[in-house]
Amino acid sequence: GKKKAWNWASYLEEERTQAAPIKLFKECQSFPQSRNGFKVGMRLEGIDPEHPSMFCVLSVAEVQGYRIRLHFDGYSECYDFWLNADSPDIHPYGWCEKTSRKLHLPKGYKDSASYLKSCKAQAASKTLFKSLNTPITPSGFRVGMKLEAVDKKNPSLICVSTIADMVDNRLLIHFDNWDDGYDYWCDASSPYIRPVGSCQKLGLTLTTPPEYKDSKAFVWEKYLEVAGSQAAPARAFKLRPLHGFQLNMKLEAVDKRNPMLIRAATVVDTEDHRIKIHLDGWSHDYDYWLDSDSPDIHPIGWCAKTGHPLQTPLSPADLVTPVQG
Ligand code: MLY
Repeated sequence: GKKKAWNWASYLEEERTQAAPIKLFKECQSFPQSRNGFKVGMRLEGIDPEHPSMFCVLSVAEVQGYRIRLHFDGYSECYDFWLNADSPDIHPYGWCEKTSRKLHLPKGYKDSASYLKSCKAQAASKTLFKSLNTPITPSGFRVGMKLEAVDKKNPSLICVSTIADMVDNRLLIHFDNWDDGYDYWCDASSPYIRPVGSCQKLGLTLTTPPEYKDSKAFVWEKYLEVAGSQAAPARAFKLRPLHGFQLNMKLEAVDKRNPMLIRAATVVDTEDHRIKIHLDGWSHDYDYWLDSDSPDIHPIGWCAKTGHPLQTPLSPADLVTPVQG
């Protein structure tokens, strides 16, 4: 017989659970206020997700609802990645030059203007970027200031680190004397950063820069003096409140293993600042933790509203008679 198409309302009823309320989502996760104006082929500048300290020439390779797939000009498609159209990680073409940052151009090119000309491409219009419309709040943080930060790739480590760059309200955290592969961007409310001296105060181990064979010999005052740097002032740290996500709440989440897909998902565990996501219809082996402010989770209805396909869980009956979602 003919089956009704999958919809959130009846699914929530079937599963006897609730959608995560819209008020739990950050602006970057909620329903967008504007359309995605990016078009395939437009050039822009953005952060390399694998090397967050680097800005590269990117082109829009695909547009799907409010999301874009970005491609590194001159590199393999295997490095392509997806972002929301309002991502703070992207900037208009020419932004690096204007802000005196190094732009990584495709091999063989010396400046961004001649590259654009040579590929006869269009730069994405400045009006398409959220980053230019973000009000900047003075923060007390400055580039070069030192702090204690969690190494997100080795989350048990709290390490000696430096603010390596600042854009709008975001800080680039760099781990002293490590390569930039561990760097990440965060804001003043991040639970991953703390003022100098926090570990000592809390009785936690501070991971010192690799040249300190004896980490007990590390003293912040001395380190700052030798480095000629300042500690980020404690008042600049504004730890965000705990998120309100609860177990079994439903939402829409980017599939980490196949980021072009957004799936119906469930909160299956929570921590103060993270939630564990289960992709409905899949094995719990694929569950994963996300920061509660990740731009990759959305309220239910986000895909429908923004024109993005939603991967819905298939029931055994659906497998016999597939329905269009
Ligand atoms: N096992 C890893 C740990 C690296 C930690 C780097 N952090 C502190 C920035 C290694 O030794 O490579």
